[in-house]
Amino acid sequence: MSFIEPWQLRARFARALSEMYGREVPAYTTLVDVSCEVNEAVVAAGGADAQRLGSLDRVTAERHGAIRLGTPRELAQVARIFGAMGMFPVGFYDLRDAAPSPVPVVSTAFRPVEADELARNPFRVFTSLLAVSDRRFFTPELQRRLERFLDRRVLFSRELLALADRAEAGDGLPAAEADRFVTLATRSFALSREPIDEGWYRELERISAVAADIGGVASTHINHLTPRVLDIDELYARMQARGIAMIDAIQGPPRWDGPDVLLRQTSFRALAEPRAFRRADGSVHESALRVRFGEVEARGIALTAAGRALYDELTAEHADGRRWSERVPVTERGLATADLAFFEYELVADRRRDGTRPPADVAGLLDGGWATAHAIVYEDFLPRSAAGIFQSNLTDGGSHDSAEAGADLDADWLAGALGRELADPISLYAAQRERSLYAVRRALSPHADLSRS
Ligand code: OOG
Ligand code: NI
Repeated sequence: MSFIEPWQLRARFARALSEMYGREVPAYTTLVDVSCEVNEAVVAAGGADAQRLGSLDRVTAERHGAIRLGTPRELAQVARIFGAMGMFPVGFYDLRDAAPSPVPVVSTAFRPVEADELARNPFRVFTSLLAVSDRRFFTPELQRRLERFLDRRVLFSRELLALADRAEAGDGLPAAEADRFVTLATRSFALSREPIDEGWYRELERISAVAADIGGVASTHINHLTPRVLDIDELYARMQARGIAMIDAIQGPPRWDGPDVLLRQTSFRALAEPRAFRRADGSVHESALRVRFGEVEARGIALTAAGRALYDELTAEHADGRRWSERVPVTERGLATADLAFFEYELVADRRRDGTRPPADVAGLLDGGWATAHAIVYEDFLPRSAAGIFQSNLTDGGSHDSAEAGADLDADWLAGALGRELADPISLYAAQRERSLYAVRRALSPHADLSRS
């Protein structure tokens, strides 16, 4: 009998989720079709160079999902389910301070961490946890009622969690169990037809639509599934030409003359979906909620801490593409030698030995033809963009009291809630670069002392 490895579980889950979401939100299918058209056009025009940051196959299969949870217990459970698929929590995003309308969540992203795992299947899920203890949003009394409601609900069955644990411990599952695992995992994120308690939902909605979406219903659902495109400006134009209302802006870096960096995202507005509501008198009626939307993204090169600081500075001053070209090197080479972006280095194996000693620095290795640099793609998210994506789809900003003190929820707290280590994105990229540089230097100077500098 065949055995299904974690990356295969991940690929199957991503595919099953995509099929389910396409049935639930048909506009998503349009977005995927247009994304494929754009990717094929970009590759047809640009050839191999257009696939430098990801092959057409990888980019076409690539998605991220977004889910929203209510309690640390739910978060720890989902960590087991994703862990079974080789997806681990990376990064801490605090969206509570986002101006002008804060979102009462802290988030992480579950994703493969190894480059070869990402290459096999790059699925990731942006996962948010409601900050019920944050007094800027919730009074102690409302926190208690929220917790009571959330503690009672069951998002993930015992059977699913047991299969997840078995898969993580055994590095995969036999075929029949794998099928069952993927079915149960996918079903956990379907939009529920169960009637929603209208009074409770509306009470939370006055504070935050996201709080209502998380804490006002007895289930969770996939909020959006995001395809990746190689040219997001082109995609934006094509979607508008089809008459689909897009949000005003593309989030993230502007279009500019240099290589794509970090992440650019945009979305179409949330669609009204029929949902059942139960009134206090017990009667059930149909209404509609706009909580799920279609998002699309373009990924670029990962930035170092220095590059990220520069990005934040340029974002704060709303710099346009022209300004970017003044402040940021417009070539990959320039980004590498200024140490603003992450690259993997590879030995040029057939370089003629001419008696010169290989230099120690990256610029020298590149200039002398000893090594070549390959961009490391940004696999994570951006807090300001994430908040922008949340907000762009909220009809009103809700109400919060910024005079209250915020709850102390940081990366350590989230790691505790997860019951797992929370990886830091920059450290992962840095380790990947260091490993590659070490291998190049080792090959060039087999006898040198290469104690890490
Ligand atoms: C998550 C919003 C953030 C992204 O891609 O930055 C996000 C949500 O709406 O639940 O998905
Ligand atoms: Ni998203």
